Amino acid sequence: MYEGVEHGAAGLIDYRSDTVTLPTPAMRRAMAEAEVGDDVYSEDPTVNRLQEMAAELFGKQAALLVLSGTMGNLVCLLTHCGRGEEVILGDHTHTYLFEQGGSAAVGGIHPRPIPDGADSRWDLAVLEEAIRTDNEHFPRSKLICLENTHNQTGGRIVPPDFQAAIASIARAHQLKLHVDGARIFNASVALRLPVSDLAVEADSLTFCLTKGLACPVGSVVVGDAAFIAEARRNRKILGGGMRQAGVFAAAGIVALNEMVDRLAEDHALAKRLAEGLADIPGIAIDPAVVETNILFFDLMSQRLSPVQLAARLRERGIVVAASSSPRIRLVTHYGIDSADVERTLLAFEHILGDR
Ligand code: TLP
Repeated sequence: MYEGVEHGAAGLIDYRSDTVTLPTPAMRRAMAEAEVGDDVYSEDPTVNRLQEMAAELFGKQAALLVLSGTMGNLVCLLTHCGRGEEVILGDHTHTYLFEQGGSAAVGGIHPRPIPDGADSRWDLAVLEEAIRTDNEHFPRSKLICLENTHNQTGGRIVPPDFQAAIASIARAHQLKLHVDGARIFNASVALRLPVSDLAVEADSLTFCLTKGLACPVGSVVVGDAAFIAEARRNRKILGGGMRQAGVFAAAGIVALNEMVDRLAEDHALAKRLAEGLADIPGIAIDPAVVETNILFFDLMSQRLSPVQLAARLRERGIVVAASSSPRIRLVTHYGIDSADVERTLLAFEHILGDR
């Protein structure tokens, strides 16, 4: 169905992440032909077009192209919070766990983690309690950050009603709300709701072009015009002022036009994978909680460690990331089709059933 689907350089079935997706032939053509200019002068017509498209799609006034999801989140945190101010965020979020504590390291912003539930939701009473009162012992609470879909809970969706409940708490305390929407299109496709419905409560949102949308580079921040103007300054101080960035923004335009609806295929394959894995001895997984393109299973085998399992899969051309933890993540994406998933399930059966 998709012209020239590539399975990675070595023909591997790679479940480590949807970040391993390769640009499509249409993206490569668009990149080669992109009209470009100096984006620090706001003169790159392709970047400008991508930003306008993103702002419109998300129902916001403006948008800003950044180099990565990490940069987008950091730019937003720096824009919302000053030094010594506090951001409240889930204790299993990417921003808290996997961005080197950048907002603290670079911006002097204090993180206040609260427990992420297994379904990615918070206890709203705990959130309310985490908001600081005006007291000279405390940092000032400024921002709440949500992640949608939520990576570490297995691509779980933060539904609009829950987001609205958080936003109303934020507003009651004059806090801002940022959404790390690295995979917001996965949530949108799974819920059959436009991304604007998932962004309506957010003062800022970052989404990634490089995950399921298969672009080589780029994330986009959306927000109101004043916020984006400040965010643009913060992007520059981080070294993210770009010149002829239209060469990769062009891929982003193709992604928004052509790569969103197909995410449903990734979700169906993740579900199929989870259902198949649930039947294999030595694997614990609940397929019912697989909502998008990420799943986690627990390896319960007494005779095979996660690293050994990964090595045995690799011999069969299947790549998974494993550590000493029995919890292993699999991510489906544009580079994996249903034949790959069936082959993967057979490989698991052979390895764990020792056939
Ligand atoms: N996540 C990557 C790894 O860093 C773990 C992955 O393979 O899932 N927010 C979320 C929710 C993310 O999952 C990621 C990347 C980011 C932000 C950061 O995006 P990049 O990698 O573009 O900086």
